[in-house]
Amino acid sequence: VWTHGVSRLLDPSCIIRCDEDETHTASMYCTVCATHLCAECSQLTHSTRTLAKHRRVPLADKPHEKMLCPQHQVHAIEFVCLEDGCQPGPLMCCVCKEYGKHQGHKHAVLEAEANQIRASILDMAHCIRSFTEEVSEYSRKLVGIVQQIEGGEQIVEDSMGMAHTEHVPGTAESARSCVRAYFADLHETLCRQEEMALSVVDAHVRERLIWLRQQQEDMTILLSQVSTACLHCEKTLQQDDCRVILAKQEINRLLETLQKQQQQFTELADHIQLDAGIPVTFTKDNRVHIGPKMEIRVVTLGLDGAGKTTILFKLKQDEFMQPIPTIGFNVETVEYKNLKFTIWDVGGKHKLRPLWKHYYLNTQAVVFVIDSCHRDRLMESHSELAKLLTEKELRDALLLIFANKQDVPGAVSVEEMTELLSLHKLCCGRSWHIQGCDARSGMGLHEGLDWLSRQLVAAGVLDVA
Ligand code: G3D
Ligand code: MG
Repeated sequence: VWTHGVSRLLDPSCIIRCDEDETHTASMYCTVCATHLCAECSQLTHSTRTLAKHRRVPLADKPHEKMLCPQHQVHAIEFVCLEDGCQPGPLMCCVCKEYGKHQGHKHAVLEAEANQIRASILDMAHCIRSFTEEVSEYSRKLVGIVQQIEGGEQIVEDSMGMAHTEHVPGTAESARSCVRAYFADLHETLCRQEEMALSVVDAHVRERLIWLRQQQEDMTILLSQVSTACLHCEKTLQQDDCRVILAKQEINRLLETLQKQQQQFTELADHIQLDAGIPVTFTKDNRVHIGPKMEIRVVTLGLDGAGKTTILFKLKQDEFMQPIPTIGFNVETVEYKNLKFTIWDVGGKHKLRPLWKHYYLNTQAVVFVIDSCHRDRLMESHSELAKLLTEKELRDALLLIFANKQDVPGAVSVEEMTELLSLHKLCCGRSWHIQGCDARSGMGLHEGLDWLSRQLVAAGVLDVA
């Protein structure tokens, strides 16, 4: 409606009917008869000698009717007053201008002033047209966006050239599918993790039952041995003196064996708590652990000489041993609080690095050790770390970076290391932590393990304090 209105405003050939015949469209104006005429009717009605002299002009050049002055009825309005005070009634004839209320006022010629106003209306109409086009374009886009979100039926041609409607999914549907796929994947992962966790429990139960049944058998054998000995003693008691004397050695041997078995049994009973409980705990990555210690598999990587083996020895023995360059790997179990870390320390020499990937499977955390006093090898560390982080098997692994050798004067600080290796960018989207340490004194090592513990243990499941 708007655009239509604006077009009419801008269209100079807005239809005017012929005064002689309503069905005709006027194209000219007779300035004498003051009629609108089509070419045909103009010819017909102005064919006499007198009428033929009437001046007829194209409609566009039709002179405007002159309005008469309300005060001086015989005079046409010819001027416009430009004084501020006269704006509510600015029209004037020559009498108003020379002698009347507009005497001495600034003024302009009516036609020129009107043409100026017409020109500015046309300008404005152009602006309105482009504005309405913009609004319409925006509205069309809104409709398109709504359609794209909602999706719907679309006419398509098949291979035979037959048109039929087909449902085209909208972005809303795509987003829903995406969510469904994500949760289906999650569900699948959870099912797999549940299976694994159950198999851990089953294996534990199986081993425990085997052990208990073995114990049951041992006890039955023990009981029968004891009762045989008792029977033998009883029999000897009832025999004559000579036989009792002769049986003395055997009886002594029997009693000795019994005492030994009793002692062994007492020792065993002291060590073993008969408890049917199966305490189950979980890590944040949904692994199940049975018993008071939670086992965690960690792999320690880094360039050669970074201090991996020193860290492992320090954690293990809490004493400094002179490490020798690691060929292959060292593996140690380090118990810390309620956690039992199985730490694989893999050699970091250049030619050993391709072997690292064999240790990734089932690894819950990577400890990456960097020599903080070896500035010129930082970029090499960075590129090895970057490679490591692209490994699929380490996708969910936690990353603990030890900025080692902080005791050496001039060592790169944790903050500088973070900056130099662009760790925020490199480790984006993963649980990571950088810890300054000195493997020789052990400073910082437990803080690192504490961080790992906090990340691994599902909230409230296991007290790691
Ligand atoms: P790697 O297992 O990563 O290859 P190592 O590294 O543990 O074998 O350590 C390499 C060298 O660095 C060893 O020195 C070791 O004593 C030293 N080192 C390890 N950690 C530290 C630390 O925190 N501070 C200092 N000052 N030295 C450390 P050598 O001389 O035996 O090669
Ligand atoms: Mg080593």
